[in-house]
Amino acid sequence: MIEQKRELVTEIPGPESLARLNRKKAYVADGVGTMLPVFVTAAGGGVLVDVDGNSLIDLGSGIAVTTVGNSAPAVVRNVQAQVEAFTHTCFMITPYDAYVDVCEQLAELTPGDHAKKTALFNSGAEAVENAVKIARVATGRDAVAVFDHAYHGRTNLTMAMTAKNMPYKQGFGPFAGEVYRAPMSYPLRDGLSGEEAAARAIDHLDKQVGAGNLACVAIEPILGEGGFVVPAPGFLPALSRWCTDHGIVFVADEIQSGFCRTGDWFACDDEGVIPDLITTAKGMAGGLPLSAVTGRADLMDSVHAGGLGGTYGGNPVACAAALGAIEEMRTHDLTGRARAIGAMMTERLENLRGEHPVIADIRGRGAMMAIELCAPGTTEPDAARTAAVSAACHRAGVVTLTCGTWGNVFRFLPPLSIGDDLLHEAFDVVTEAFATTGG
Ligand code: PLZ
Repeated sequence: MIEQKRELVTEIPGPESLARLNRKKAYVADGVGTMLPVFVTAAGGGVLVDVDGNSLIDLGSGIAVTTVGNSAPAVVRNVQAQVEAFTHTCFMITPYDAYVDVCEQLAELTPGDHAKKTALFNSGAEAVENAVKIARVATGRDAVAVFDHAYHGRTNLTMAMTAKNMPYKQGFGPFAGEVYRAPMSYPLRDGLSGEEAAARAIDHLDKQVGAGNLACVAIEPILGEGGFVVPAPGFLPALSRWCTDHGIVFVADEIQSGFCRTGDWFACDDEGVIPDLITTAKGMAGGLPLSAVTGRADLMDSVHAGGLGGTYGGNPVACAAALGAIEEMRTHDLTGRARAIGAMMTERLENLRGEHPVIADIRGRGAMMAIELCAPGTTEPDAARTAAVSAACHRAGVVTLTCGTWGNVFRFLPPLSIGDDLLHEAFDVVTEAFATTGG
């Protein structure tokens, strides 16, 4: 494991990174952005090391992916063994155990003890697309309901499902049809109880789409890119009940919130919500590309043979990585670790809010926490301050991410392998960044 410290030996980004940034500008399409252009050479625990020899503290986990830490031992061991054995056969041609093992783990770990089956894919967006395909075949219906502030991906169907225009959709239409957006529960902004917000969303869908036309309702149980909004208690259970009552497939998109991140195996566990289908990716495979749709066996099996698949879906190396990551989660009680990290972050953020009224909301669960910045005493988004604080953190060697429809949410997604001291040091930097950016 690399040394667990924050150490800056150059400015951030340093000269070696800046030289490489010029190469990136020459050869990589401008549409592929980079938030913090430090070129990484090694990472592990809670630290990223760059080409200039700087050590940065990681509060982003590559967008909630390296939950078990970068290059976690069981992931490295499994991947090394698998690449030596074989790298690819295509599961649709000749199968192998690791794929089936991952599906078995998903049946066991995802919410509910009913019979479940899984199909594996590469990216989160691909999993969401396939969940919609399955729901459509199973119900014989077309319409898909999604929510305000939702993020489901960048492919054509998932762009239609994603709410935010810039940067995800601008100029990329026309988008897939039969996607309808309902109001989300957003406690800071709507003041509604979960039941009230659910009634509002249900009425909207019932009147504007018709329950009988809906194949599925797809929702992130805690919003990801849309701002880490946690719906008011009761919202998800009410929505899920309505879906059950009307034969609508309830799809939980747990691509960001899943696999120990929130202090449970899945965010749905918190209120005992049992989705019909659940999409997972990111944290599941410790950094290798793997995604899944898991759900009721009867729904999953409604698709004809050959209807689901893809050349690389459930690649053996990615599956081996997932089995290693899940092993790390089990042996190191990473749900418990996420809760402990969540408690530490919440305390630090509460202290910060006492000093900075620009912090309008602290929310999230476990190691998926965020603060929303607004003009004091209002809900007027303050994206400029959010960007300024984030830039100050970056200069001081802490990798922080922002999100939210208005770009005014600071999100904290440390790897669960980060130590307490390093986490506190990162929040010292965040605290300092608030102090030096005014307000
Ligand atoms: N569903 C809930 O969070 C991916 C995207 C970042 P892919 N979120 C990070 C970016 O700017 O592209 C995500 C998610 C939820 C679906 C996805 C899509 O997952 O693996 O990026 O396709």
